[in-house]
Amino acid sequence: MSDVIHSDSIRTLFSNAMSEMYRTEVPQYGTLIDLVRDVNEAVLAADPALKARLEAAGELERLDVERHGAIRLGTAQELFDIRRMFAVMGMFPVGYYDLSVAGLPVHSTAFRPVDEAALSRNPFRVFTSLIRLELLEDRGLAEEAGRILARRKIVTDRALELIATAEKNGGLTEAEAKEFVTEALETFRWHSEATVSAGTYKKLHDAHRLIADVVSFRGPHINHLTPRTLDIDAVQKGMPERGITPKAVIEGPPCRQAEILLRQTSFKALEEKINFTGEAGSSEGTHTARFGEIEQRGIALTPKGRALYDELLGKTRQAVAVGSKGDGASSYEEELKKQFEAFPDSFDTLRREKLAFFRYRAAPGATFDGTSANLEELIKSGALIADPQVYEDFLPVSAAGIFQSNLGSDAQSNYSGKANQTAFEEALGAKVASETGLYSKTQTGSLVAALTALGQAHL
Ligand code: OOG
Ligand code: NI
Repeated sequence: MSDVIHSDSIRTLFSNAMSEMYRTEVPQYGTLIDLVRDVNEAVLAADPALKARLEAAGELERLDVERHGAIRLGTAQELFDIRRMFAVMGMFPVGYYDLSVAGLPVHSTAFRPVDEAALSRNPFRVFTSLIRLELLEDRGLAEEAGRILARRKIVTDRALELIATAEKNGGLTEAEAKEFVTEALETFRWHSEATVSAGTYKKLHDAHRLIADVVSFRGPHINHLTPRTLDIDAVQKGMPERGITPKAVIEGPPCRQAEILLRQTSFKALEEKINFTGEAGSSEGTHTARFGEIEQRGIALTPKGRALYDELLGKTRQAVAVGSKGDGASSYEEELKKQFEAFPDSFDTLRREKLAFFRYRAAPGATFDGTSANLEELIKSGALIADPQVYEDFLPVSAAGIFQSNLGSDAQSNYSGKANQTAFEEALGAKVASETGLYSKTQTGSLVAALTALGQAHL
C-alpha cells in the first residue's frame, strides 16, 4: 500500500511521545537531559577530531534523540503482544540476557532497530524483561501472582487492532500511526492505583521487589529513559550539583581512550504514592519503580574481544566487592582500571587484533592506483577508512547492577545462572537475533562495498 509510512517514522513519533510523557511524570529526567546536552556540547567543542569522526560516520544527528527505556512483563502472552507492537515501530528482539546470574528472577531481550539506516535515524531501544515465577520458592505465592497477572490486559483493544492492520497491510498510514502511538503509550503509563491489596503487595514485595513491581499494577510502566552521553564521568560528577545522587559505581568498562561496549550509571528517581485496593476501602502506600540512567556507548566487540572483557571484569569483581552502601567503590574503580590495562586501548590495535567490529568506507574522492597487496596498505594510504561500530546492545552484569541499585542496594552479587532461552523464545513467539551476527554482517558488507569502490574487490 502506497500510503503506508515508514516504521522508522512511527518509532520516532513514539520515542518522542514517550520522552514527553516521562518528562512530565519524572521531573529529574528533564534535569538529566539538560545536563547530558551541556556535557555533550562541551565534549564536541573540546574535541574537534571526535566531532569530525562522528559526523563523517553519520552518528552526530542520532545523538540528540538517542534513548533507551526498560519495561518488565508478567506473562508469555504479554511478551508476545509487545513483540508485535514493537515490530510496527521497526524494533526487533536482539540478544538474550539471563539475569538469574545476579539472583534476579527475570530474563530479557532488547527490542531495537537492526538495519543500519534505521539505527542511524533513531536507535530507540527498550530493554524488556519477563518475570520468572517458576524461580520463586513459594509456589503458592507464584500461583497467586500468576492468577493476578492473567486478569490484566496491558495492550488496549484499539492498539491490538492497529497492530493487526499493520501486519496485514505491511505498515500503517500516517493517521493510523498517530492513533497507534497514542494507544501504545497507554501500555507504558504509570498507574498509581495498585490492582492488589496492601497485604498482597507486601507478600509479593517480601518474595522479591521485582515481583511486586510487575504483579501489582495494571501495566508495565516504563521505568527509565536513558540519554546517551559522550562523557559519562563528567555527567556522574555533574549530577550532585543538580540535585541528583548517582549509584556508587559506573557499570561496565573503565574510562579509556578507545571506548568499548557500554558504560552506565543510574539514580533513584521517585518514591511514589500508590493506592491499594481492599475490602475495607483503599489504603495508601509507596512504591519505588522509576529511576534515571545515563549511558556512554563505545565500540562493539567481537566474541574474542568480549571474552577478554568478561575475563577482566570477572577478575575485578572477584578481587573487590562493592557493598550495599557503595563502600569499596573507589578500590573497585582502581582495580577495574588496573585489570583493563590488558585490553588494547587504540582503535587501530583493536582492529588489527580482531577484538572489535568496524564499518569500512572509501575516503571521499579516494582512488587507489594499481592493485593493493593488503588491507593494511589501503588503510595506511588513507583510501580506506575503518569507523568503530557503536555497541547497540546491553550487558547482563551491568544490567543486573542497574536493577540491584534501583531495587535499593549497591551491593554486587554473583549467583550461578539458570538461563532458559528456549522458554523465552517460546513466549516471545520468535527467535532473538544474534548481536554478533548483526555487527559481523555490517562489517563484511561495508568492507566489500568500500573495496569495490576502490577497485580492490580482489581483497
Ligand atoms: C532494567 C535494568 C537494565 C540497562 O540499561 O542495562 C537496564 C530494569 O530495571 O528493568 O536498563
Ligand atoms: Ni537502562
